[in-house]
Amino acid sequence: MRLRDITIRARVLEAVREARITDIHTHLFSNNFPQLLLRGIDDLLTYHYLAAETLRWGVISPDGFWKRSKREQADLVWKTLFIDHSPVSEACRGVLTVLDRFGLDTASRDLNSYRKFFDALSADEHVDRVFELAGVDSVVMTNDPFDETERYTWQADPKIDERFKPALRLDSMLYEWESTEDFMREWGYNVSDYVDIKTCKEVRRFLINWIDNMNPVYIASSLPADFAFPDGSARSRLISECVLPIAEERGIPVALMIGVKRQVNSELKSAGDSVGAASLTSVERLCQLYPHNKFLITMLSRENQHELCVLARKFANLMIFGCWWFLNTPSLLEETTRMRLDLLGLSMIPQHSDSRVLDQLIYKWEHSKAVIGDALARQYENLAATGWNVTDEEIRRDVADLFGGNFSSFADR
Ligand code: FIX
Ligand code: ZN
Repeated sequence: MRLRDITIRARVLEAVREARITDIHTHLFSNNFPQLLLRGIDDLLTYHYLAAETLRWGVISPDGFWKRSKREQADLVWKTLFIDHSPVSEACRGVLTVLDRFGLDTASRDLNSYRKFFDALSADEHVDRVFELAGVDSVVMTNDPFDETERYTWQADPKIDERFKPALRLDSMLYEWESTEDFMREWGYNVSDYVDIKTCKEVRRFLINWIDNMNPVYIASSLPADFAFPDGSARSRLISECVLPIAEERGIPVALMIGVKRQVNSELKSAGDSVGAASLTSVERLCQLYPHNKFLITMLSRENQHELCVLARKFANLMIFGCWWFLNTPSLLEETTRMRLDLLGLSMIPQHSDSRVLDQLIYKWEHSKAVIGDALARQYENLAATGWNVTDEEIRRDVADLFGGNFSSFADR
């Protein structure tokens, strides 16, 4: 079927709206980890994005804010960002999108009525409703083997809800080898301060055990803006001697999230991280030196996006994913997605949600889909203008790849 130009935009927007999603990076947990599953209005309002926005108004010191209970923090965020000022930021609008999609009356501004609604939902019911409203089939979690609460669940060998896929996150090890090696020794791995040959062998054994236990869809780490590889550091040796060989042997991609500056304002705690432009040379080297490894790469700074796209044109083992964190705003998502479509066509993963609170899946995906749909519609309109026959079937095939297929083909999962 050939679509007339006039209908192309509508068809693309519809295909994107209806696309089922594989969300390849979140901080969500299934109900197998009950203490870690964040959900409902108080968790939405105390999201660290909104804590940062609240503290900017100077109505309370960071220390005073963190000393309050979660409910008191939520009250203050609501008053400061939604009542005393209009909630125009992306993170504020997101809360309202969620309330609206659940059928709650945002015009009432009645926080306690929203609390009543969420309190009445059981965790299982809540997960089902959010996945349905967001059009999400599965999400990838962020699983840290050094986190006590998580370890407890993993060791109990649970049957994890299949909609929640594990990812083995190694930040603790790659950022603070000195503190993690003590834990590893306690758990029976014969490792030492200096990452020598014997220690690498033990770290590989640790990774294999966790991969067997968790069955992760990828191994991941965030990395600082000054990440350099190789640079002779413990991190560099752990990556080259342990992570990459095991990932290659098991056919598991390595996800690197580059460009964070942790704790530029430590008083803000979880809201205190920032961004820095990184050098792409390290990613280039990784792709050159390890052609049999698969790299999922996202970069935090806007300045890195163009170079990253160009690099992805050179290496099929590099898959760009998502507009991460401070890039996940409509304005930056639009320019980044349009550039990716121009430079890479459809061979990329345009977005992940990074949701920390279950309900965020609803707004993060709805807002992202609107922007991605619009960017995609322009590309098909331009194709049609050349006389190319743009069919409904092909639009739907391409959209399904962007929202899930590209990840499963690349990760082979
Ligand atoms: O390192 C990460 O995975 C980051 O996404 C988070 O740590 C960050 O706090 C976040 O929630 C960003 O959206
Ligand atoms: Zn994240």
